[in-house]
Amino acid sequence: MFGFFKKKENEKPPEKLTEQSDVQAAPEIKPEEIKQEEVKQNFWERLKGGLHKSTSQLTDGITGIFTKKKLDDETLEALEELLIKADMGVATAQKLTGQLRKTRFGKDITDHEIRAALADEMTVLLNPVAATLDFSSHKPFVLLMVGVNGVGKTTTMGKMAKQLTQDNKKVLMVAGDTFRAAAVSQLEVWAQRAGCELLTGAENADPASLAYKALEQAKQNGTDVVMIDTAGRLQNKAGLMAELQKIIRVMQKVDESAPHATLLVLDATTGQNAHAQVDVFRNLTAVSGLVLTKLDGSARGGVLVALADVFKLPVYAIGVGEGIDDLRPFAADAFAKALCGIED
Ligand SMILES: Nc1nc2c(ncn2[C@@H]2O[C@H](COP(=O)(O)OP(=O)(O)OP(=O)(O)O)[C@@H](O)[C@H]2O)c(=O)[nH]1
Ligand SMILES: [Mg+2]
Repeated sequence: MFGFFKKKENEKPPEKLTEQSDVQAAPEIKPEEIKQEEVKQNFWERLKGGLHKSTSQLTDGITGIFTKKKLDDETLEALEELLIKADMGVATAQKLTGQLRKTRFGKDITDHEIRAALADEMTVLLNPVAATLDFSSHKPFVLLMVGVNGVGKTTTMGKMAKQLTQDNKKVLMVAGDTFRAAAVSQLEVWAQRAGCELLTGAENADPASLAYKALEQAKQNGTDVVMIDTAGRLQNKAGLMAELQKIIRVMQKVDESAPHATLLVLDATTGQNAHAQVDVFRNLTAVSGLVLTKLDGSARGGVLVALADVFKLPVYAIGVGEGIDDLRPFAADAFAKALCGIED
């Protein structure tokens, strides 16, 4: 289980590896002195804050439309337009308004009621994709992070690693983006924060052989989770595909069931462009689920509803900030309510 909300009282310091010179054991770090309840609350406050722009666009729009009391063709059409503007895409917007038409057409309805009904309909679309990763299904569990440049792959990996080490899982992060020195040093920082091991290669080393080495080592060391970061250059699809496929092929020499999850990281602020990224990556490799990051920024949160409806891929986590605790499992109901400005 991905124990995002669990916090252990006594965190184990990371084990130190000394044999391989390129394996860096992180120094002991102190548990943060933040009560978990506060963290949880801050997370939802930040999500609501982040979704504020999407929310107010929707709620103000709905208030503008519902000057009349009855739900008629004209208001439904205006509502559909509003949902499309809020990044939900034509098909999903039509589905949502279609449901409202079925249940409320011609009835007296307030703008709050329409927002509550919309949140309910969105929850129906979102519920099937709200999922958690079961890291205990394999040992070591091999997780591959993919996505275009700058979406938050490395950051997400660092946050997940931290939460797993808090759950007393032994984690090995692999700096599979060997092409940028900065990518390696960024992971070094995250490994320290997370209190986990990190495997790096020489600059421009073959990511596939690094992944191979990581799996062998993980088997020997009793590692629970191996997380492999990858480079996200998309300008050369063929190259990226070849690289990902090679990483997978080579890893399967050690464990033919690996990777056990391939997470596609998407930046929520890119809106509809996220659809194109899902399309591209699904053709490159077997994507098992999504992580949506940057829902705290100028979030175009509606895109998550459309992605859920169109691709039906599990959403394993959402990110609402750059901090280590800013990643949580995706909760359909809470998200839909936040987006529609409905207080719990
Ligand atoms: N506000 C906010 N920023 C985030 C979030 N997730 C990641 N970031 C920031 O986005 C930037 C890019 O994140 P990275 O993790 O480096 O992205 P990446 O996908 O690894 O990028 P490349 O390695 O260049 O492909 C960093 O400045 C992160 O701090 C989030 O949920 N919210
Ligand atoms: Mg990166």
